[in-house]
Amino acid sequence: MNSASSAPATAKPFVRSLRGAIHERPCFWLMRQAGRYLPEYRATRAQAKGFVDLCLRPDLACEITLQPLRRYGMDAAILFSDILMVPYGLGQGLEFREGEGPVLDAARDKAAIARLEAGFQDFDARVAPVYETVRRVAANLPDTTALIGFAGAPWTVATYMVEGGSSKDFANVRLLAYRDRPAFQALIDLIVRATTGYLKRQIAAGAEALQLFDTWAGVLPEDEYAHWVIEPVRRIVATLASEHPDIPVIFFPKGSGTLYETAAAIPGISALGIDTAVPLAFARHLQSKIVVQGNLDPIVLAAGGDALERAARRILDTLGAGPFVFNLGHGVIPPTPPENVARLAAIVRDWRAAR
Ligand code: 1CP
Repeated sequence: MNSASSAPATAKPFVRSLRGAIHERPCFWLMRQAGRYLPEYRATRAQAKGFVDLCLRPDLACEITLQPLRRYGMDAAILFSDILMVPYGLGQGLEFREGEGPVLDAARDKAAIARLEAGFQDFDARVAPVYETVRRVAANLPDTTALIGFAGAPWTVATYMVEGGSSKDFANVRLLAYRDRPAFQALIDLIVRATTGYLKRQIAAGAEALQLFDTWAGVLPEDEYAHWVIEPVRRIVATLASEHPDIPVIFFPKGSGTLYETAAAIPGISALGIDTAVPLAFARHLQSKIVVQGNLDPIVLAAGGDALERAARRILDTLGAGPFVFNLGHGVIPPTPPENVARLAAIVRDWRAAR
């Protein structure tokens, strides 16, 4: 790979590409690259008592992190964990029910938020196994593969904490934000504090890049977006950038539409993850400001065939010659045939910019 980069020449290709280096072909990884579409994931998961236990077992979580790399040789591994480990670390009751998703003890008032604030003192002890997983993965990665640590962005994490799980309309969390702004601000501030420390500990354990997942960024009006999506992320990234300027941060505010422009302007963000609905012409415009990561439709990956070839090549031909990391626009879905992922990896690996 050739490159021109502001990152040290010794950094791995993926880390350099997040700094703006342009390689012969783009680096790639896939959100949810480890997961239920892989038979080896299902086998390893069966050894744990449940999904939370799986995230707290460094032996199993390390093995799962490495599984997709063995098959497909992505340029980066992503720590196997979940964004809900932050609420768990704050002492909020968390359970993953089969076919239902996450269930948390909903925190909807001042008293519940105060209990979570008190839980902060035990945060690192509760999530310590996650840091151990990072150390193990870092020690077992191929030389040229980078390790991505991650957390949920405060707004998205708060939606689960207030709703008590997944939501369709986000009514409870938005009601709280409008009705009792100081209480919701206290919750966001707590998540900012916990998440900043959590990511710093992941860096200390060996994470070489970070991603902040803001899956539900797209549900807020413009001024609320500025306050609850942009501002908390700006604070986290400001601290990380001042203490770890060498660690690039990818921000994925899914569903942001034209507000991706605002997200791209957060100081210290290295790359912007874009979802499947972002038009490629707009993505190209964003590329003039920041490294762009995305945005293949996970459903076309599940479909495979000519549709997959066409969609992947269109993204590569439009964005591949600029500052870019190839990824999906959201996570791999469980019914995805593993051979489709192999096909996609080959398409990206064999692609070259037209001269
Ligand atoms: O049944 C199972 O085996 C659990 C399925 C599963 C998996 C594989 C969940 C439950 N989480 C994960 C892992 C996971 N989650 C990773 C691992 C690394 C990788 O990408 O390979 C990551 C980065 C996440 C992040 C995550 N968890 C997000 C943000 C990204 C996204 O997908 O939007 C969110 C919103 C969650 C919450 C979550 N975790 C799991 C479920 C079912 C949910 C709820 C999703 C929803 O509300 O729709």
